[in-house]
Amino acid sequence: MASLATLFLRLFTVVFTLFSLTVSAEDCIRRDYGRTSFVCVCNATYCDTAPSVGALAAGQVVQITSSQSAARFQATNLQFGRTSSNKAVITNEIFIDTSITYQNVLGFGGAFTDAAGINIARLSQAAQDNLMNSYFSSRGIEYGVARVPMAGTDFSTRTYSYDDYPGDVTLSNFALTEEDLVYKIPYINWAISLSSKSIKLFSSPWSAPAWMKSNNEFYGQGYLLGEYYQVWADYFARFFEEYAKFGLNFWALTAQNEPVDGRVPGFPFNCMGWTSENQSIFVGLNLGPTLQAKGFGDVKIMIMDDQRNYLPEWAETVLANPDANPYVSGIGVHWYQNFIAPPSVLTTTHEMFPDRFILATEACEGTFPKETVVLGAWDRLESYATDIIENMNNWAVGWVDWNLALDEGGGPNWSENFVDSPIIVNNTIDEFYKQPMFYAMGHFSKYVPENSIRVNIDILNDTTLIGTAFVLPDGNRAVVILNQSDDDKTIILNDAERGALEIPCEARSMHTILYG
Ligand SMILES: *[C@@H]1O[C@H](CO)[C@@H](O)[C@H](O)[C@H]1NC(C)=O
Ligand SMILES: *[C@@H]1O[C@H](CO)[C@@H](O)[C@H](O)[C@H]1NC(C)=O
Ligand SMILES: *[C@@H]1O[C@H](CO)[C@@H](O)[C@H](O)[C@H]1NC(C)=O
Ligand SMILES: *[C@@H]1O[C@H](CO)[C@@H](O)[C@H](O)[C@H]1NC(C)=O
Ligand SMILES: *[C@@H]1O[C@H](CO)[C@@H](O)[C@H](O)[C@H]1NC(C)=O
Ligand SMILES: CC(=O)N[C@H]1CO[C@H](CO)[C@@H](O)[C@@H]1O
Repeated sequence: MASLATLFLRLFTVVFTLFSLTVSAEDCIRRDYGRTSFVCVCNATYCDTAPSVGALAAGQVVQITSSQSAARFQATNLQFGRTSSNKAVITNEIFIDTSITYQNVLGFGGAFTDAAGINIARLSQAAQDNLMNSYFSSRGIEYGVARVPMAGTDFSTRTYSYDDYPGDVTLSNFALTEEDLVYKIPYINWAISLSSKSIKLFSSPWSAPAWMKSNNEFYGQGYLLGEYYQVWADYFARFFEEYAKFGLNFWALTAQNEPVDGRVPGFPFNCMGWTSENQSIFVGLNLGPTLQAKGFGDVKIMIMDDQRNYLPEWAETVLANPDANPYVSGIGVHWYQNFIAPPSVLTTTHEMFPDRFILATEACEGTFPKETVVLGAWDRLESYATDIIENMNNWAVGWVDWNLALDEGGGPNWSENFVDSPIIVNNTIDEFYKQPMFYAMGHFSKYVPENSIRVNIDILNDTTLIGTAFVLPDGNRAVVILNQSDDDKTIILNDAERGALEIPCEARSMHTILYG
């Protein structure tokens, strides 16, 4: 016979469980294109959602799973203390130590490119609503960071800047374009209205107006001419002024997207070349002071915004310049040349400059010579998840994807540099497809919010199992793991304060394990 107190406790537990663990989510409508996994199909009337998880009581666990074979954000309740009696089935052990803390999380997100806006705009209003909610609201993966190109990129339908009037050094003809007014600003404002977060916007230029450059082109090998350093700094301030008229204030900028591209002869799309030395001069003598003087001194300046193999040299050179040093808040990294330098270069850079943050500012799949769009590619979830885990475990504060949405060909893109995206739009039948990569992003962006603190994780005995761990602002802990093995596993998660937890982990799967 249970005592009244026990009954009461049970009732409380049931009620608590019902209301606190998860809200129900709409299932993925799968479509298999014959690749390694499937996509989730959304349209004007239907879209799968992501379960939200509130603060959990000590020892309560929610496992969110996506797998190659079947699951997308599938929520399961687990309990500490129920470990398998059969030790033989245990393949891995994970140790979480929340007393060892590292960086604060800034967030995860994607980019409002011209191509993204053009694709989203091709959908019906109701399908657009589902797409925007998928990325930004609590029904979706709640992106907290967004990159906004300053004028044209390769993912534009033409080359342009905000002042294509040769010699206009006063920027009297500076003006936003249709791309901003129709394809970017309305969607950024829509995202903000859907979000419960304060979305952190940062902007990056690909090229100055051609007339300010040594080669008088938007692409190819070319540099900002010495006489236009100050005009180019003024141009940044004008951009922030114009966006502010639409209520959009920026958290940060990068001084140049991929500054090394423009040093490559014949480089095929929008770029402008810089050495680290020249970037330090521009930031120290022009950009930093100009933003201060024009009321944008709170916009954080990130340097580099290029491949991590240029670290730590790039940061050393810029930060050694005493003019530039006080204006630099962070360092942006891209993933396209990761094979040249291990993720530990981020830790090396962090240790040299512990008061500057590192943000992964761009990545995408399907770059040349790979196949561009692959509908249902599980290996692309794995490459995203692996890179995010490696970046977070080496002091990055967040990870920002490239185009929010592309078409079936991976464009539009004036220079035919087509790539893949977590959301592919099929405007001919008003559908969009959520790729496995979308779920890789969501396993972090929804469940590891800003101001989560990374804590120590040790994973024993397996190179196919990788992960990273956090304590969240609400007190929950979040452990994100990726199983790249082809065998099912049973993992024991050990937390010094909570005990042992048995986690089922099927072959080729990704999990966010949240516990109180
Ligand atoms: C939208 O998707 C839902 C769920 O798959 C389906 O029932 C509905 O028929 C679709 N609508 C259209 C117009 O295709
Ligand atoms: C480690 O792996 C070996 C074989 O690969 C296995 O026998 C052992 O049980 C594993 N130990 C743990 C703690 O996972
Ligand atoms: C760097 O600045 C020097 C001096 O103005 C200039 O000659 C050179 O072309 C610049 N290089 C780059 C890559 O910006
Ligand atoms: C997009 O829709 C068109 C028209 O129904 C169809 O022919 C095409 O196969 C669809 N694309 C994909 C990737 O499903
Ligand atoms: C990882 O996946 C492999 C095969 O896909 C599976 O055998 C193994 O049990 C999984 N490991 C875990 C910890 O789930
Ligand atoms: C496949 C694709 O999107 N191609 C586009 C690339 O960009 C050019 C210029 O905008 C378009 O004309 C193509 O349709």
